Amino acid sequence: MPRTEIDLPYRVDYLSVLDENGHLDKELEPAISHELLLKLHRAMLLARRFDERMLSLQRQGRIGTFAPIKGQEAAQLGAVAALRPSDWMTPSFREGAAEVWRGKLLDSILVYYAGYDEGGRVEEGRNDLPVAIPVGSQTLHAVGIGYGIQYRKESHVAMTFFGDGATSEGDFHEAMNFAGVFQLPVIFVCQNNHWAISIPRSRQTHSKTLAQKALAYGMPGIQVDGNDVLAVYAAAQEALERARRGGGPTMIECVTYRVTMHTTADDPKRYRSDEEVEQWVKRDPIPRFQKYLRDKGLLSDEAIAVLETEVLAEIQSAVDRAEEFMKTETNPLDMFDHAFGEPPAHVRRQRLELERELTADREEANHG
Ligand SMILES: Cc1ncc(C[n+]2csc(CCOP(=O)(O)OP(=O)(O)O)c2C)c(N)n1
Ligand SMILES: [Mg+2]
Repeated sequence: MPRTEIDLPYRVDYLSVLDENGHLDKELEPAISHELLLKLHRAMLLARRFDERMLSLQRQGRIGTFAPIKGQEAAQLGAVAALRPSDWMTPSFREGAAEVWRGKLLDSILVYYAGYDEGGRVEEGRNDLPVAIPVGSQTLHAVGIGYGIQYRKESHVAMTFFGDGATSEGDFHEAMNFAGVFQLPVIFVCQNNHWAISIPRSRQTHSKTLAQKALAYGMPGIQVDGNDVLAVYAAAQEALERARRGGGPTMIECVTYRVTMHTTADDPKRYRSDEEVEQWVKRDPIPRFQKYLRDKGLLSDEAIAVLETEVLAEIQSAVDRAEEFMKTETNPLDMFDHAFGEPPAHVRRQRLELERELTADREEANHG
């Protein structure tokens, strides 16, 4: 037989546990404790309300540009919820909810997006890397961490997040290849939110799924409904177990949607239709999960109302803390300090100019 079909070790499955109306496929329901289900629900609600508040703060000029996550709460929280604190996470710029789950403070996020590097630091003991802005670069960082974990014979796993657009970057392919060759404990979580700024998913690749990229690198790939938090959790759990057993990397494609703008500097109406957005709003991950929790007797309208009040209060106190910090603990002159070893004359002049202005402002405030 000169020409036969090659029997590949993997095929690509699609996984959905809760349908768009929140109905459950009982056979696929992952074993998650009630406590974790409720913690996930709270985290999704907090992420949604925080995102909305950040958008209004940005529009008021109180923080700078940021990348909203509305609609992607299930994709990122379902994945990180399966991690242990000792595992590692390398986020892109759209993983605020995942970072908060891992212990980042809401006020640090606000401080970061207001332009202060203090907000970008990862607290001691949290095994995450800072936000990566160069698209796809964080996949390589996760692979480096995975290589270290393997070398030290540890049982941790590194999880990296990236978008559909990142799959067109060389970094992504190099990371996948290295992880496959060395069978590293790395989980590649692609949030396919259908857009890379104004470039649609169809322009990133001609292949039917992004998940199938995994096959070329000798690792399993799965596509999941990224707006179904149970499906994302189940896929992440399976991948983590395999990685801990020494079974190597996995790619998970979460099919989701970026409901608002790319960043606050973008106007999505210029490149996509309202109808497309409406279709996805109907698949919102939060009401769907709430229906499931109600059916299980874990959540009621009253409990949701209490939670809504609680998360808004939590957000308000984070805003107050962040604004107090920025008023009292930061020095605008710091911006001149780290770009040049020996600042050129025009930068020194600008520094002096700002210093004089700040002194004048302070004196005016003292006398006023
Ligand atoms: C290497 C690099 N090229 C270009 C950019 C500008 N840029 C920022 S986000 C983005 C699109 C990323 O799309 P995707 O990977 O789908 O992630 P999403 O923004 O949808 O979360 C681009 C091109 C960048 N930050 N880094
Ligand atoms: Mg995208």
